[in-house]
Amino acid sequence: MGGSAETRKVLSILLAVVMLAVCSVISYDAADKPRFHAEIVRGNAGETVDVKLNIQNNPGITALSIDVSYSSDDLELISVNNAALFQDAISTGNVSSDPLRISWYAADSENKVDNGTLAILRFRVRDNAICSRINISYNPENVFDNTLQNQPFEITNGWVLVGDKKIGDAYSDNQISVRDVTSIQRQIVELEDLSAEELVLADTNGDGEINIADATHLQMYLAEYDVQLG
Ligand SMILES: [Ca+2]
Ligand SMILES: [Ca+2]
Repeated sequence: MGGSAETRKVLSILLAVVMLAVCSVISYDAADKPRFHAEIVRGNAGETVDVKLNIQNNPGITALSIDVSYSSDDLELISVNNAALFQDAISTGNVSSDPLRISWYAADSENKVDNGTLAILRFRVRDNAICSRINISYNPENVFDNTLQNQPFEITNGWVLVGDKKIGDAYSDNQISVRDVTSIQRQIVELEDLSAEELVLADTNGDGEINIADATHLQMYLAEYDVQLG
């Protein structure tokens, strides 16, 4: 439990200083890097939604394996459809496995440089679902070109947002503002007790944790840096 009010004040000031430092050194030139990109979609309880898993800035690969995980409390994965990006189809194994592994390799061992939709994940939104992140990950050993050189990809996780919820709306007033940054900061120093849904929405950089990086990320978004929430 959290110490005196003075300790908290000092902590808040320290956090502010750290954020300023982080803001001044982070540069966002990641836009043209190879990326596995899952979409952000909206749905309501009982509906089905399609989340596309895309490849961007493909440097040329002959094989990949991508793992997809999500909250089974919120979502039921119904199917994974091959989007025919490559000539050779993806394989997925059992759709109910968690994480779900999506694999592909080029039978002709040629590097493929295509960009677009690799797979379409169809989910049913469960009753009482709260907003849910679709987590993308991969073992670097499992993505390589035809010289067996590993090719690094950035990750953008997907989301299924329920109703009109917005990523970053940690202070639930249906708008994204500096008040949300404050809520995240207060949560970190235990001055606030966000609900389960608010905590999900507070993960503004989409890495599965709530920490100072999320407050910074949201501040950069509000300052119109080229960053995406989630
Ligand atoms: Ca808000
Ligand atoms: Ca985070």
